[in-house]
Amino acid sequence: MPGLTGPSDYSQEPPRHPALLVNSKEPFNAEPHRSCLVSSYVTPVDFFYKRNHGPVPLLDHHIDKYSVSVAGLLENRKELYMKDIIKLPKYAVTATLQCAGNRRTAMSKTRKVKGVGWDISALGNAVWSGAKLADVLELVGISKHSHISPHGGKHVEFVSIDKCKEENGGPYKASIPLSHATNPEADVLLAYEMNGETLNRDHGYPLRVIVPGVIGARSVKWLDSINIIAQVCQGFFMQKDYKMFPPSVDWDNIDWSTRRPVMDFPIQSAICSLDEVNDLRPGKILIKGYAVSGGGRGIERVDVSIDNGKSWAEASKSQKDDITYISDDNERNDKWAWVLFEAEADVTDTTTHIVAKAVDIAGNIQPENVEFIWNLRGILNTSWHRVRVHIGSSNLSRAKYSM
Ligand SMILES: Nc1nc2c(c(=O)[nH]1)N[C@H]1C(S)=C(S)[C@@H](COP(=O)(O)O)O[C@H]1N2
Ligand SMILES: [Mo]
Repeated sequence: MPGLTGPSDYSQEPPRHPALLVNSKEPFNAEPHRSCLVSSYVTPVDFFYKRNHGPVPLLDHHIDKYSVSVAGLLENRKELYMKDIIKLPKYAVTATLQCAGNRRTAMSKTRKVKGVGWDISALGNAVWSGAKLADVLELVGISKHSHISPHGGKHVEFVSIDKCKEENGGPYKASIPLSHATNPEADVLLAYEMNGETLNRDHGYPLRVIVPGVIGARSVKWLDSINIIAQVCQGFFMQKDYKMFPPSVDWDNIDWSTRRPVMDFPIQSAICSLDEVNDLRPGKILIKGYAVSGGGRGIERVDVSIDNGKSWAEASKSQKDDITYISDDNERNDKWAWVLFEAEADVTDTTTHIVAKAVDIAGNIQPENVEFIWNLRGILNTSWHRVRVHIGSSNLSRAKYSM
């Protein structure tokens, strides 16, 4: 809707669950405790990570008045009201949204990086429902599977209502290639529901983009307009952030234009049932975690080790919960979703680190050490996830040693 802007201060933030671990208060950035992620296949909205770059918009007029303008390289611009969007076929897509900064804190330990620190929970798996972007674009004369629009558009830009300091008080924005946007199998949504409920304010009410398999930064919340453009979006988050640089690049020699904006995220996994450092007794433990890969590449397998990677065992993929949000006639499609894994292990005196690494269906594997993938924006830390173990002296082992 033209002229609509979000609040410029933090006096009207929505309520949040007190159990969230807050990494930054203003803008609000928070993640659940890692153990929370493995308690259900679909992450409850309250415990889904929240990543904002400014104050959360507050729509103080009636939802009937809300509209998205579709403009740019088109014959005619079009105002799409909520009723127009709801009229389009409704799809429910189970997709894991992951911030490119997930696991940044661990990357910073190698060598300091800029950006909000995150443990391993800057991701969540939700059922997003809404209209397909490919259907929306058809309403403005852009056909499915097209790479270029009749008026020369090659990218689809999403502009928000919020105000971010990185954009000098302007709105958050991002773009995806037109070929991605017009591909119905890519499942790009204009979502108005999350886990079967109306989207809440933190997650983009009333309407957000969901680009499955791609870093969270491209899934623009609080959508205000869609622009059909010839070049990639020139916004801060496409041009000056979320790019991957080699370790030779530092802040004094960076040339942003040499790199493309990151889109698909790589293969990732982490252990959620154990803390960073654990005091354990010898005996059986359950290792549980998540594995997910970008681009719709499913998970082939997850390997776990209790001897810091010297030997491995294959974890099993745990049963999914019943997803009640999807009706029977809507075929289940989980290629964008994570897999929860579990393995039982016998912890002994020789256990030092418990490790997980995953393989996706394209055979991609996680790198062994974070040092090898260090980059100054601290993004895409997908190194083997290790948790440290101290073996506590149970009565039994103390007896054994004192003999
Ligand atoms: N308008 C807007 N959209 C946004 C952002 C934002 O700050 N403003 N943050 C992005 C980033 S970096 C991520 S990781 C996801 C987070 O989505 P969530 O808060 O629903 O988990 O939203 C993306 N979309
Ligand atoms: Mo993000």
